[in-house]
Parts: sequence; structure tokens; C-alpha cells
Amino acid sequence: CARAHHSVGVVGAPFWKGQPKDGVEKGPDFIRGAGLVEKLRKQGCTVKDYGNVTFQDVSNDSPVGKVQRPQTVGLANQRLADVVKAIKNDGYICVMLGGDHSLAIGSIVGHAAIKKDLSVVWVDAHADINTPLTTPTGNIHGQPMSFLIKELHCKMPVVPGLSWIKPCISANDLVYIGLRDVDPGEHYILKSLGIKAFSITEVDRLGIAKVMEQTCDHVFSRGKKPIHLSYDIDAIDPMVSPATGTPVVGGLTYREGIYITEVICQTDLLSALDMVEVNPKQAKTDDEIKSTVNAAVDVVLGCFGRVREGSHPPDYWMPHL
Ligand code: 4U7
Ligand code: MN
Ligand code: MN
Ligand code: MN
Repeated sequence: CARAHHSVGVVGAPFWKGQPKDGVEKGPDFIRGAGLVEKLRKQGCTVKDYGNVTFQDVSNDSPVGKVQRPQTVGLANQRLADVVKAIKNDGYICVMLGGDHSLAIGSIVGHAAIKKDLSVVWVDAHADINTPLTTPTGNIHGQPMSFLIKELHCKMPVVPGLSWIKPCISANDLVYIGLRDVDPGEHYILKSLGIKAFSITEVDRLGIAKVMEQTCDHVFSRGKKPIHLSYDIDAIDPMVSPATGTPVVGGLTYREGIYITEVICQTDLLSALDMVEVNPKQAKTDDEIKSTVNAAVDVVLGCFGRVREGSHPPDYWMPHL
């Protein structure tokens, strides 16, 4: 923010196998191609680009129950968790560019290994908390939170490839913003665990400013913990960000989407960010790609001090006669 100087470690995770549509693995390079690193530096951040994680293919990765590609997704997330751990150990705020949202598993596990006691703010049209037993699709990008919530552990079957994941987040330390496509099993989980969720209806009712006030109240009520912000581009309305695999009408406006990041920045507690689900191949036109990638870049910039009112450096000297 205007107040703090940020050290940002960027890592790309070009992975799509947590869902069926390829193209989302192009997200990191499109977001970098739009000048993310340069723009972060221009607004005063120290940036180290860790490049892209390389992922291995697993052969004979047949579904386990409904769950698709469990070994491939499990291995990819083990790799990612190690990289995120290294970035946190180097002292950076970690920015993971996806890739599909199954990558939140590795990002959060790696983050939680270094920073005990995290809060997670999940901005998404979807809750991504289906268990392998409630999932309607089998796609793991709709399930990552179920593997991470401690209170759900007893409801989770053992899935080969994913059994290494140790739940590291308490139900009380999770807040959702933007939900508008929640499956029955997910809704049951949210209600029975009392998970804080601001659906798009709450955004309509309260306005985004109140939603963010209450989000901060909730995550700070048990002390100042590091925040993991997991931002799915499909939270924002598909009129703005159509290039994504699971668009849902009636989303956050661009302004609401950016306002969330400005408030998170002002907390000074952001410790890791996921920017996921940008899929250039899902766009019908180049403008759709541009608009989606631009929104993703602005989300990241907003997290690290970009303010829309404008700003000037402390040593700014006004030209005068
Ligand atoms: B995303 C879904 F059934 N809930 O589980 C599922 F509607 O990372 C969609 O938020 C999940 O984009 C969307 O497959 C995952 C479906
Ligand atoms: Mn989503
Ligand atoms: Mn998601
Ligand atoms: Mn999606």
C-alpha cells in the first residue's frame, strides 16, 4: 500500500489437469505478457520472478471414484507446495499465477508450512469445497478447500495421490466472497461448519465496503494472522472476465473486484496470493482475452499498493517556475 513496501515473489503454475479444459495453463505467461512484473516494480515493489513450475505427467492416472486425475493433481501440488515454501522462506509475499484452482492445495499447504495459523480469503463464484464424495463433476478444481479444512478431515475418503495433504486451515479462518454457484453438498458444508460466506447476494445487500469491513472483522477477531488470498478470476462478472473455464453470470463488477484487493492491501497482512483460472482459450475474441488478463493483472496490482485515486512518491518535487 502507499504505506508499506512490498517484496513480491512471483511463480507461474501452468497446470490445467484439475479440470477438463486445456488453455488455463497459458494463464501465467499471458499475465506476465501483460507486464505484471514491470508494473509491480513501477509501483515500488521489489519483485523476484521464480519462473514457471514444471510438472510431471503421471501415466495410468485413472479416476478414483469420481475424482479425475488424482495422482497428477497430487504430484503437481506437492511440487508447487515446495516452491511456495521456498519463496516464503526467502521472505517474499508469494504470488502464484495459475493454472486451475486445484493449485490452491499446494499454494496453501506450502504457505501454511511456513506461516502457522493462516486466514484464507477465497474470492470466487464457486466455493470449491466439494469432497471427493459430494463432487458433481469429479474435477479437483472444485474440491481444493475440502482437503484443507481440518473439520472436514473425518468426511474425506483416502484418495491415492492426494493422501499426503494435511488439513491446515480451520473452518473459522476461511471467508468467501462472491459465491453464486454452490452445489448442495457445498452448501451443506458451509452451513454445518458455520463458514463465513458473503455470497453475491450479500454484496448486493451490504455493498462491497461493508462486506470487506466484516471480512476484516472476522479474520482479525482471533488476532492478526497472515492472509492467504485465493482469487479466482471467475468471481468477477464474465462481461469483464469471460476467458475462464466456468463463467457464471451476475458476478462482481470490476470495481468491486478491485476494491477487495485495496482493502486486503491496507491490512498489511497479505502473505500469499493465488490468481487462477484465466483461460485464454475460452475467449471468443482477442478483446475477451485482453479484458480478462487485464482484470487479473489489476487484481494483483491492487494487492500491492496500486490505488485508483493516484499516488506520488514521498520525495516528489513539483516542477515550478
Ligand atoms: B473453480 C463445480 F459442479 N462446483 O465442483 C464442481 F459446478 O475453481 C464447479 O471455482 C467448480 O472454477 C468450479 O465441479 C471450480 C460444478
Ligand atoms: Mn470459480
Ligand atoms: Mn475456484
Ligand atoms: Mn473455473
